[in-house]
Amino acid sequence: ARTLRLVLGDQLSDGLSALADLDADSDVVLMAEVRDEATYVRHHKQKIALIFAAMRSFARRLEARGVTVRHVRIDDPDNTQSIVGELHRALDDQPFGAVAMTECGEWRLAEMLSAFAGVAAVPVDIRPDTRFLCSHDRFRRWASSKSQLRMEFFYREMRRETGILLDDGQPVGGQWNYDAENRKKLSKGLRPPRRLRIPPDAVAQGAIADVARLFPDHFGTLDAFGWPTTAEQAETVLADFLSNILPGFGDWQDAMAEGEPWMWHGLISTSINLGLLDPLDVCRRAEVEYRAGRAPLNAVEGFIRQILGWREFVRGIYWLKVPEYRQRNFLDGDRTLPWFFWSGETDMACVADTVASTRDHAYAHHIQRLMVTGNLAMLLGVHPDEIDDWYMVVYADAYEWVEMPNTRGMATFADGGIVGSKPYAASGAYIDRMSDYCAGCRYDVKAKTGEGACPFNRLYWGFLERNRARLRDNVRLAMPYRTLDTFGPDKRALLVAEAEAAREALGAARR
Ligand code: FAD
Ligand code: DLZ
Ligand code: SF4
Repeated sequence: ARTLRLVLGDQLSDGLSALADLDADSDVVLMAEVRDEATYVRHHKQKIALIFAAMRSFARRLEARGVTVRHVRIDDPDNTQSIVGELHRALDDQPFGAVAMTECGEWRLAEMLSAFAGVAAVPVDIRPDTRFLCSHDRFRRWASSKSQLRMEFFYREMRRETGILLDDGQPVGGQWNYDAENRKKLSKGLRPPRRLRIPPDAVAQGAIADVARLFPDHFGTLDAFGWPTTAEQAETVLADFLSNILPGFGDWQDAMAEGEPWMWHGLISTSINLGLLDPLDVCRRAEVEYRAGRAPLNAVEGFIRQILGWREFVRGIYWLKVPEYRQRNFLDGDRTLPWFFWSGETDMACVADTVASTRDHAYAHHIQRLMVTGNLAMLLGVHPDEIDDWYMVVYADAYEWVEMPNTRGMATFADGGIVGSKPYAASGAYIDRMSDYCAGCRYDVKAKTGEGACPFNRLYWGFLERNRARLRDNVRLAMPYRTLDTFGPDKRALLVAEAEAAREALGAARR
């Protein structure tokens, strides 16, 4: 039957399941730029520009193959401004015998699309997203055989199944994981290499102008837009990373430096998540760099683990636990997110630098997201809904399936220990060890209490004490709780009061 094929903004892959049996003579591909998707959270301007530009280029790519594309622009006067509205409008305008689509990556929109399938006058075929290595069934099978879901064991199965970094069934080098080698701080005088960014092409310039005009009050700036918006541009960035950056990825994976937003990271999450790069291909090509002796094992294994391990793992967890996962608030966070998360106006040097990169590039690297903003939001006791909203808004690579398990799970322990086995709570000493931020900060990273002390220090012990009943039995926190126990009740009460004073000083108000 003549088929209407929906392609969503993050489904821009030639091999998309929705396009598998496409008949270019009769079928129509529907792509819709809509306000509902652009505003269900107030996404960073660069994120919207990236998605619109990539959709427009992908539509042209299909047209060049002779495919008819119904591409609805954001400023089309007939645009109903919702995906489901555009599906209905397309079906009303022209006769179709069927609708085909690839399952959507977010529960929210997936619910709307399955409701649409229930009422549509023609059959609606919702197909698996084969761009992931691990299917929902495969993940469920793995999860059902485990009492605890741990990324490390999932990752080993993915290595075995794909054969990546294996010799005769055994992990290359004799170990599955070389994380212990990946904790170097940047030595004095060493700076990360220059990065290849992609200046916006004509299509991206058009999208940037539209976003500036239509979403002026959204977070972030557009001036430094440098994200790939086509598969070819994404390939250029990947190739540069593999030849010039990957060798240092491992050593400095956890390092941070003032004014250095990229460090040795891949800058490929936006492209993989949109479908411009294929995750398995990225992993295989990183392996080639190791096999050819051009990149060390700790770098290549660490990089592959992020994609083959973490990325697939969090996606599996999301679909296993949603929608219940969206309500989790294990630590009873009840505070508002301080305004400086948006404005960047804070004397905390590490936070100011992270928010600046977030505003200017819709990017911060993993350790900034985890140990600076995530750690701070958890220590402050911010309500998880406000933390999720911030991470969904500010990063160009944010989609709920990957954002939420990282935020509610890995960074803030609001899921109570599904993604990680303990909260990544840390005092200023961690940030001082892994960065050069503290030297230029108004706060004293060595001081534990008082107005001039590093806020991470002021918050840390009070956080543990406040959450004693919830965290005391976590074996991975046995050490800090033993330390707390030696303090005695009076000192412990003082530490809670100190944390409370810091929460007030930073503007984390009761909701
Ligand atoms: P690299 O450091 O070069 O890593 C290579 C690739 O591995 C990434 O491109 C990404 O595809 C994958 N990857 C690495 N870490 C993770 C992870 N923890 N989970 C899933 N994939 C991973 N990533 C997103 O894609 N979208 C998000 O919305 C997102 N939100 C996050 C929120 C928090 C609180 C934290 C701690 C992490 C979040 N991440 C998210 C994971 C990670 O920080 C980003 O994928 C990474 O910073 C992207 O930059 P890169 O391509 O330079 O990554
Ligand atoms: C995030 C986003 C934005 C900003 N805009 C659109 C859009 O206009 N059209 C579209 O099809 N998708 C958009 N998206 C992505 C969706 O909100 C959603 O995150 C993904 O389709 C989930 O798979
Ligand atoms: Fe961040 Fe504290 Fe260091 Fe300042 S002293 S940069 S607030 S860790």
